[in-house]
Amino acid sequence: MSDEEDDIILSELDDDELVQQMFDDLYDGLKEEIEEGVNILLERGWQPYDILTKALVGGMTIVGKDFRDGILFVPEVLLAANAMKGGMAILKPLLAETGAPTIGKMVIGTVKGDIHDIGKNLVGMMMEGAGFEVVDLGINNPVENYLETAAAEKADIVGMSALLTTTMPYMKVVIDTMVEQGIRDDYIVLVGGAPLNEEFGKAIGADAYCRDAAVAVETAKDFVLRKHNRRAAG
Ligand code: B1M
Repeated sequence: MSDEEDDIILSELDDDELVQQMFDDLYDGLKEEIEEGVNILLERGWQPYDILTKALVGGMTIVGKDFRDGILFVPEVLLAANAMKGGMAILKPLLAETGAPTIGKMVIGTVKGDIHDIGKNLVGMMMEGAGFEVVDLGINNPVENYLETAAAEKADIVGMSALLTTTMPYMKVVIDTMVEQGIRDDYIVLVGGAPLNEEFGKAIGADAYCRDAAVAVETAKDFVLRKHNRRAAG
């Protein structure tokens, strides 16, 4: 870091400058600075969701592009991810603070072979904030983890995340196993992750593909409501 950067006092920047600086700090993997930036934006009255999407996810998008283009490598991206998690940890209780009654339960995990968890964590946080109970399976999950936990927890929703084109087909393995075991209709299956799209979601037999965490929440609410209505009618 240059001397000039050392001198930057985050609290003296205006909102736009601070967000730009947070993009740089995320890029440089500076966790403490990201945490400070998040706290400053909160003090300035920013909504937790806006900080998450505009400052943190926005910064990670830049990291993603340079990772793709071979400008950043795994160690740097890990540091950026760690900084992002520092910011997310501050926002998590605030996003979950809505006090909404529990409207359903979701088991969520990243599929086998895949260790990306930032998007999954974000979805979990937003779902909790919207009043869902969330059981987080973590990363690298084989089919048994999803099915055993969903059964034990009596979950309404099975959520799967994949960030690699090589791991996204594993979602179909999970859904096919559900079909084989005759339990497919017991759960709402939602899938997400950067390389997926709606067509893929349909092709593998998921109930829905969710573009982002906000869409995941809306979709989950919608499906859970329909499930309850079906039960009430039947
Ligand atoms: Co990885 N990586 N990575 N990586 N990594 C990507 C995914 C990649 C696109 C980068 C690139 O080339 N541009 C590329 C995949 C290419 C491909 O498959 N075609 C890639 C690669 C190649 C790899 C490795 C193979 C690199 C290597 O080792 N050579 C390796 C694989 C390891 C493995 O999993 N086996 C690897 C490793 C890593 C790190 C460990 C360094 C780190 C992960 C750290 C962590 O997660 N704890 C990492 C990161 C950080 C990324 C990028 C830069 C950022 C991902 C991220 O966190 N995005 C990523 C580039 C990119 O995606 N642009 C990249 C922010 C997050 C908020 O977005 O996860 O999309 P996202 O989640 C969104 C939505 O997708 C959706 O909602 C979220 C919030 O809005 N969503 C869901 C996600 N899951 C959902 C589940 C749902 C619903 C919605 O269920 C209901």
